[in-house]
Amino acid sequence: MEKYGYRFSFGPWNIHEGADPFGPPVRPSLTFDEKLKVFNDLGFDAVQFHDDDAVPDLDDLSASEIAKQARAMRRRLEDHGLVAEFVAPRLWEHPMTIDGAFTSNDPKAREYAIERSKKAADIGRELGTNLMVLWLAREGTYMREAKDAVQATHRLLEAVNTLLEYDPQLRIAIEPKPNEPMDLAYIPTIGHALALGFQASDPSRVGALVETAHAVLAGLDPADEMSFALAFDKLWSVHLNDQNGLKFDQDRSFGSVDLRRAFNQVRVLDENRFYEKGMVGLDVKALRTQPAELATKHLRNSLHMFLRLVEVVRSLDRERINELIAARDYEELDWLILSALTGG
Ligand code: 3MF
Ligand code: MG
Repeated sequence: MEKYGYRFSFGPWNIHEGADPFGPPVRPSLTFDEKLKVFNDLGFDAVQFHDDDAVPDLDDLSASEIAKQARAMRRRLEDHGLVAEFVAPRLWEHPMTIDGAFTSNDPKAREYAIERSKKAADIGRELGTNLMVLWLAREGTYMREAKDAVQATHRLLEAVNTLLEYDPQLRIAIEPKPNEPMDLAYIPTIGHALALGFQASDPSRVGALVETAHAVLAGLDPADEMSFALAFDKLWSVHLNDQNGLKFDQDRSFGSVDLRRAFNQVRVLDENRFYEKGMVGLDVKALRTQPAELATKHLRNSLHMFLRLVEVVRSLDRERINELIAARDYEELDWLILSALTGG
């Protein structure tokens, strides 16, 4: 498979049992080793980790036990010819994070969030990656008057600074999302993420991860969100998927809802040589209707869709496009793109 210099990753949570808020699992769990085989079979290069994907039950373990288990995980990756792309602290499941992690009103909860994130940094170091993704899942409110948004912003900045100081090699990519699980999140867009990063104690070590569905949920265009970060060399990873309108976060296969929107994401990534900068991460879920033995096709489809769109992007007649832009004939440009997308 020609990958045009791109490397691809996904997280073990993207092979899942199909539970949703209204119904139980519909597929058996795969073991971690079975999942690693899927990475190999489908041609992926790297694994994205939540801290406890790498070291289960880390809250109950000593620092040395965490390091030992993380090293064992690294060997398992190596056995499969894989590397870790990033580690993300899972700050949304523990009872301490019910009302937020870094922005909780409870100082003990805030302390827990910092300690947990330091452990995630330790795990990343052992796995051989200095990239931490911060999806700030519960940093926001269900009840707007329940927290002070100015103070919350300062608390987020303080948390980022504490982690940068804790590990001088660490790079933090903030993954914004406007809602879900919170009603309203504090860092809903790339603009918010980068503003926070530029205020940090070492701005060179704070960047961003753009997820397609999260941008759509914020009413924004994912390709433009990526471009904004690319303009400042701050796009350190992506979570490609798709999203059908303003509803729950669907994590549909890349390009399956809006092909042109997918094309434009690939276009800005390819035009800005993203293959030299970061990995193409997928954050896609199999439809609940997929039987167990067919529940990895969303990953296959997304990767292949990306590669097909790279081919479309690279096949475009640049000279013709520039002529059309100069002539301000955007309808003809529209037709040129639609023709390319329909094989014409
Ligand atoms: C939620 C997400 C998350 C993050 C992941 C890594 C479960 O909408 O997208 O996936 O991507 O936690 O940061
Ligand atoms: Mg994501």
